[in-house]
Amino acid sequence: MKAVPLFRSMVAENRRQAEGSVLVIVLWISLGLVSLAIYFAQTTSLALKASDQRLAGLEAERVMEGATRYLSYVLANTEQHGVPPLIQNYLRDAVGVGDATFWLVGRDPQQVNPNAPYFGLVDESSKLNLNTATQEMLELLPIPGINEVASAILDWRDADSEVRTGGAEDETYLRLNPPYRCKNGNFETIDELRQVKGVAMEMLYGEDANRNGVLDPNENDGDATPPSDNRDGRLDPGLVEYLTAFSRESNLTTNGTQRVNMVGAGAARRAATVLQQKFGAARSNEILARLGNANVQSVLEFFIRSQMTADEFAQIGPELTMSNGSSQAGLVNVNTASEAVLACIPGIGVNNAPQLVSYRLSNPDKLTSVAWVAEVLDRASAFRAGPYLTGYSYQYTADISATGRLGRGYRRWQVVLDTTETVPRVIYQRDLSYLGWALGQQVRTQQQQQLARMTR
Ligand SMILES: [Ca+2]
Ligand SMILES: [Ca+2]
Ligand SMILES: [Ca+2]
Ligand SMILES: [Ca+2]
Repeated sequence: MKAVPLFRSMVAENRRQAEGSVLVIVLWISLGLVSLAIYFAQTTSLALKASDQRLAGLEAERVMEGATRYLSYVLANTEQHGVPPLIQNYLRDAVGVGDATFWLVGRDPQQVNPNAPYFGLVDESSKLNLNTATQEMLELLPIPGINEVASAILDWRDADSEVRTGGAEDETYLRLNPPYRCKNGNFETIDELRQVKGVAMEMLYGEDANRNGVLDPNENDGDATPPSDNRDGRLDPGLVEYLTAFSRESNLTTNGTQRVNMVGAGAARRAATVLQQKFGAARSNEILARLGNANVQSVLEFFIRSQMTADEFAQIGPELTMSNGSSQAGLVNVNTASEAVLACIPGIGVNNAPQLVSYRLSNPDKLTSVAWVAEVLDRASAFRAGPYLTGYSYQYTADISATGRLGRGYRRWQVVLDTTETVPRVIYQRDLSYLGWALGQQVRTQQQQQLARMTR
């Protein structure tokens, strides 16, 4: 029985040892758990961060889809079909949707601050159409080297295989590695110009590497960071800034009826009919007498010769056309085109373009048709310019940037909406996220400050 205490003590000793061991084990496990916990915490937060990014990216994409639908709605409900919505009548700058935000990167028609992005839709009819501009018009673009490529651009799109002076057809392109054929058809996008002989990347995109119309720091630091630039404090843009492949005007009126063609056989009879319908026999006869036998070449010329009032023209103008087809491509909207684009138009040129722009600035209420041009250009110049001009726009680029939660997951889509039909259609869409941040330093700083507040 004496053994019992010993046994007891042995048991107690063992127990103490065991307890000690357990403590060691617990300690070890605890430490291990802590380090494991730290390890897991790190990986989870990395995983969380990654999934945050992914989630934010998805949110940005959702909001861009939403923005596209919203803009379709805006364009379907403009005050006057074919007249661009006023900038103050739609959301375009840091529009919050749940945790996400979107912006529309546009172009400031007044170029107030070339170093900060301007937010809004881009009117495709404010640009020169790559498929209808003549060689002479293209050569007037303020792009170094344009004279050397203009004929190749025309050869690329014309149906024949005859080489213009300085141009290029199959024989040039088939010698390349890999070889390809000359398109001999219309450009579908501006980026297609990269395939045309002599059109280098610098000519196409200029210094504006991220295509936001703004001089970003890397676009004004010479060769320190791409792109190569001349460091002159000004953005020297490329061809993409001035050209479109999308501008097209339907020859149907908003009611779906055919517009009245003022050119060709029977034009005088058609003019008489529509004038009588609108203004009655007496006024119609006055107008017809002024038109006489003139072979009218444009809606603007019709307006000038007829000497009708601007109010009368507002009623009849949208129902007139100068072509037989179902649509007319490439007319330039004189109400929205930049000075550089206007300068390419015959009858306007570099001499008259600044006057048109300054007239627009002081008469914003008149910019719903081409009528006002008659107050700026002399008669002969207006007649020359008329066939290239319109007062309407039907295609718009929505250059949508978006971020998801906490300002993360930046995405950018370029979406082209066509409003020639009742319901606007997306006719082109591409992902521009790879070009990186397009919203300038100010928005970036705002986002960082916001993020710091939320994660504090
Ligand atoms: Ca050709
Ligand atoms: Ca830029
Ligand atoms: Ca640079
Ligand atoms: Ca520059």
